[in-house]
Order: sequence, then C-alpha cells, then structure tokens
Amino acid sequence: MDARLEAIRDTVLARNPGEAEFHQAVVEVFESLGPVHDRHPELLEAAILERLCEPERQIIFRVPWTDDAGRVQINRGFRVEFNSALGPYKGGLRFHPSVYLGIVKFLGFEQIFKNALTGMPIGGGKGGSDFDPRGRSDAEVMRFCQSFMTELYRHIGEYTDVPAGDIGVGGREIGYLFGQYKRITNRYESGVLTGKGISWGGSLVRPEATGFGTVIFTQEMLNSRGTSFDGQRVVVSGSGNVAINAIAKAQSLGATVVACSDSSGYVVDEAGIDVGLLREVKEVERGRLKDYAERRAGVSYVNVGSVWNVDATVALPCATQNELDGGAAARLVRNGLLAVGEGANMPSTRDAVAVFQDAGVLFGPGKAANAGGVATSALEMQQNASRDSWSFEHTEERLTEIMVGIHDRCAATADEYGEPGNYVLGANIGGFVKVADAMLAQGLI
Ligand code: NDP
Ligand code: 2IT
Repeated sequence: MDARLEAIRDTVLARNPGEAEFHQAVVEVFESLGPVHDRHPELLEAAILERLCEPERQIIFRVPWTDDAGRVQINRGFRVEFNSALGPYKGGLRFHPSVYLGIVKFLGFEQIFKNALTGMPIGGGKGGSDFDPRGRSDAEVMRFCQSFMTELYRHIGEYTDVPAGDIGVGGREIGYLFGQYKRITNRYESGVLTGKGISWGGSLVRPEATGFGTVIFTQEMLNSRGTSFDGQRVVVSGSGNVAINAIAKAQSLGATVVACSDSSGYVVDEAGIDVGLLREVKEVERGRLKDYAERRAGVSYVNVGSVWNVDATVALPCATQNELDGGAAARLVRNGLLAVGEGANMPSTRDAVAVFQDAGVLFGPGKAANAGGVATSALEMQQNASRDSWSFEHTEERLTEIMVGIHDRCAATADEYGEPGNYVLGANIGGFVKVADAMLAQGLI
C-alpha cells in the first residue's frame, strides 16, 4: 500500500478498535487508491480519506419489546449515516444476532462506493439490530419493528435517510416499519423506505433486483472473455432474497445451479435447483433448506462443511461476509472456476480475493456486482417522487442498463489505471472519485 495512505489507515484502525469487518473494508479500499492520490494530491490536502472513514452521524439506541410470553426483551438498534455527498443516506437494515457497530460500519462504508457506482443520487448509510427474527412469530416481529421505528423515525426521511432491507429484513418487516413511521408522523411519505409492497408504493423488480443484477454483472464479465452463463455449472451460497433471485436469473440464462445453502447446511441438486419449490419453502413457509431436500427426489442435504466444496465454473456467494475463505477459493480454482460474482457484501475473505485474482478468475466485488438492489431502490424513490409506477419490463430494462453501466465503468477505470480486468480496483476508484469530487465541491464537510 502507498505509504501516505498507510499512515491514514493506521489512524483509522486505531480510532475504531475492535471493528474487524470495518477494518477489512477500509483496508481493501485503501489498497486501490494510491494511484488516484498520485494524480490528485489535492485529495490528500483536503483530507478526503480521513473524512470518508468518519461517519457523518452514528445513532445507537435501545429497542425494548415484549415477546409472545409477555417477557420484556431488549435489543440494540443502529443507524450509521455515513456520507451524504451524493444524496440522502441510503442503505439497508440488517436484523441478525451478529450485528454490532463494526458490521454496520463496514456495510455503510461499502455502501458509499456502491451507491456512487450506480450513478444515482444517493449517499451511503446502513443500520440494523442484533434482533434475531428466526423462530419469532409475526406478532413478535411486528412489535420489534414498531419499537425500532419509534426511535428511528426521528432520524430518517425522504430527503434525509432512506432505509431498506438486508439480511433478516424483507417485505414483511418493511411493512411493519412503514406502518409505524406513518402512524407516528401522520405523513404518507412513500419515499422514506424502499422495498415496500407493490400496492403501497413499492416498485416492481425491487424484490428480484439484487440477485438479477448480480447475474447481469457476472454475465457482462463472462462476455468480456467471449463466454456467457449458458451451460455454466453454478454454485450459490445462501437461500434468501439475493440467492433465490440469482438462481432464477442464472437458470433463465441457461446455467444449471447445482447447489445452495443456509446457515445449517447445503443442498446438492444436480438437475438444477427447482426455483418454484425453493420459493415455496423459503419465502412462503419460511422453512429451511432441509425441507427442500426432503420434498425433491435426487437431492442430497449436507450439514457438514461448506457449499464451496461443490465444484462450479461460476460461484455466486449470496449469504454473508467472510463466508468464502482462501482454502475454499483455492479448491474452486483447482476445479475449473471461471468467475465469481458477489451477491453478498464482502463474502470473500481477503485471502480468497487474492487467490481469485492471482489465478486470473473474473472477480466482481459486491460493491459493484450487488448494486442492482440499491439501484432499484433509487428507481423506487423516483417512482414515489413522481407518484408513478412503472411496468416490470421497463424497470428491468433500467436495472439492466445500470448494471451494464457499472460493469463498463469498473472495466474502463481498471484499464485507465493500467490494471485491465481488475474489477476491485475499478470499483473502488470509480466510486471514490465520484464521492471525492462532490465532497471537494461542497467545502469542508
Ligand atoms: P436474507 O435474510 O434474505 O438471506 C440470507 C441468507 O444468508 C440466508 O440463507 C441465511 O441463512 C444466510 N446467512 C445469513 N447469515 C449467515 C451466516 N452467518 N452464516 C451462514 N449463512 C448465513 O438476506 P439477503 O438475501 O437480503 O442478503 C444476503 C446478502 O446479500 C447479505 O450479505 C446482504 O448484505 C447482501 N445484499 C442484500 C441486498 C438486498 O437487496 N437484500 C442488496 C445487496 C446486498 P439462514 O436462514 O440459515 O440464516
Ligand atoms: O447492501 C445493499 O445494497 C442493500 N441491502 C440494499 C440497500 C437499499 O437501500 O436498497
């Protein structure tokens, strides 16, 4: 890493102790930014990096609620409003027991660059809670969401901060959150949240957008090597919103998705995942992958080891951070891997990224490859602002244009900086330059 940036990195790490995921995200970005600072020393002068690494505002709050047995439960809520140079803070809410400030900050930091890459007018933020929705009734989830919004409402708004979903937060949770926001504020402010239901201000394609977008980005990478998804053998991790829609899109382009996972195990389905059955089990019944395996002939369910033990030509990690390590990456590479598209945020460890890049595997980092979700959230905001709603076809066309644009911007930036095919460098520099320009223009903010 560039020595000037090393000193700034050390200060950032020391100022944010114990936040391993935030450190990892910051270091990865800094490793790409030396050449930009050679060309633009004014960025150092203006301390853009120091400012970028310090969130504009961090909110941590108590979320008290009662469970179905009448017992009082206490969780911790977070919203990190990281950077508003390009637009209102924008980014999801994650409900998972592993959530703490370091996770929210890593996600919020990544979101700044991702949102810049979309070309839409959105800043970066992220939030969530250590609440575990698993095994909770609808009524418990509703009471939790109402309590969470009872504090969050004062910090958000169409022109301020616009949350959406992430792990553990989907249409059901966004509904409860929106209902409580409306009740407290007495405003039908559709643009305050995205991922809403279609009859109350939501956008078609938003549920599919992250998974679809990841596959579109990966298809563009494959095209750059004269190939495509057609005939590829694909492994997807996770079986939530992003994973299911990535599976559907990859198979619609002629690939066979032979495996997917949840946090308890994985299924191997050599005939190709039955997306209809998977949606039924996961989205309708809120069941487990084990139930999928029990209901389909020829499927094996494995509850030891990792889904990355299954060979693939294309890997789409769509579960969570640091789920694919250097050992798994090396095994996949030995067995003929061509491309990786990150549907999740930072699913590959730094070792794994190095293995992929050294082997010449096409590697699309999450902040570029999974930007279709937030980009379609921005399309939802556009529809809300104009009180309009677009057809599925029109919205999907916009999503495709945006993903192809992100791919091309990353590729062109990598070329410009002398590292053709390095999408990590392209995404980091491409996103950074846009935000840095806006920050410079807006004075010392
Ligand atoms: P969901 O809650 O719908 O699904 C998450 C999936 O990942 C589940 O299958 C879950 O398994 C698995 N998973 C979660 N945590 C772990 C863990 N610690 N170990 C193993 N498996 C785990 O979330 P999404 O599909 O929305 O999100 C998946 C990823 O995509 C996240 O990294 C998220 O940040 C990212 N993302 C999401 C976007 C969106 O629009 N939703 C946009 C861009 C990125 P289990 O049910 O067993 O917990
Ligand atoms: O990580 C992400 O980009 C998301 N969870 C989606 C954020 C959004 O505002 O749609």
